[in-house]
Amino acid sequence: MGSRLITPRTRTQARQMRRDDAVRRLIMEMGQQDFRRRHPTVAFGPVLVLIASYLEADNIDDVLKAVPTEVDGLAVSTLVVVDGGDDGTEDIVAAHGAYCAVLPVNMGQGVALRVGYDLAAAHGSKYVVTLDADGQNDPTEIPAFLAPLVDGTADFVIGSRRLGSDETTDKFRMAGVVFFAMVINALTGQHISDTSNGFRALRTEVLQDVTLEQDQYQTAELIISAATRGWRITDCPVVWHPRASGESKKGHNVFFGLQYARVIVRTWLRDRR
Ligand SMILES: Nc1nc2c(ncn2[C@@H]2O[C@H](COP(=O)(O)OP(=O)(O)OP(=O)(O)O)[C@@H](O)[C@H]2O)c(=O)[nH]1
Ligand SMILES: [Mg+2]
Repeated sequence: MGSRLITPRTRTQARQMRRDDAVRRLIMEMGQQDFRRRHPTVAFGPVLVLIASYLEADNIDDVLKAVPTEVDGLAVSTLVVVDGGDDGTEDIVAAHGAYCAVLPVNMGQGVALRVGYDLAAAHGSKYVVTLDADGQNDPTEIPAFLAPLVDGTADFVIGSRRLGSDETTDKFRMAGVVFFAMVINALTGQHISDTSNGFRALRTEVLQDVTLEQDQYQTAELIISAATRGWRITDCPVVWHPRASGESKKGHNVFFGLQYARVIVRTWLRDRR
């Protein structure tokens, strides 16, 4: 893992950051321990579908039902990292026979995904597919994501609602998707049409190579880091559905946009070196 995203300006800030790091590491280790307790023996397939889930008990059942068990002869395993919350998501996951790791408190989607990335690498999955637990992504589209990885033409495939279709009605969010893709492409020299999309597939080695420090708004960091490390990134058209139920936990559009912009700037300043 490379240099930090934020350089502390004062001693108090440095102490706070060390404390946050220690807490983050501890919670992630507790997630790993929870996984080992639930699954003393593990046999991940070459494809691991990884879902970070925070208070999605009403949505996750339908998502899990739609995940294929095999793609092109490759066995698919599913891992849900339950990011805190007390809505019993883990029981729904267990009823599906999927793998599960529970974090004791809510840490953010980025932290939950990193627990899953580490487990994918530790248990030998070759490809990792991430998608949301809220029903916005259609797991039956997974084969199209894996094709460029399996045939060796890409290392990282990102879903695109712009190349596919967007069934939501939020024009402001769509304008943000277009704007931020333009900014990230200008900074990295890529041609990615939907850089805010969390539906994606990667070789596990990409995940082991990049620097990931974001707790919550993690899509831009992953793309910028993978691009600056020279991994081949491509798009995959998807249908973008409205959330099945509940509300986005990422905050309203303006807040979301500001946080997203902050991550782009900081990651770029860190990784261009
Ligand atoms: N927001 C949020 N999501 C989390 C967290 N931990 C895990 N997740 C999961 O991350 C996925 C994305 O979260 P959403 O709140 O839907 O955010 P999003 O899809 O990026 O943004 P929207 O388009 O507004 O829905 C969902 O599966 C969440 O359950 C967390 O702390 N906050
Ligand atoms: Mg969502």
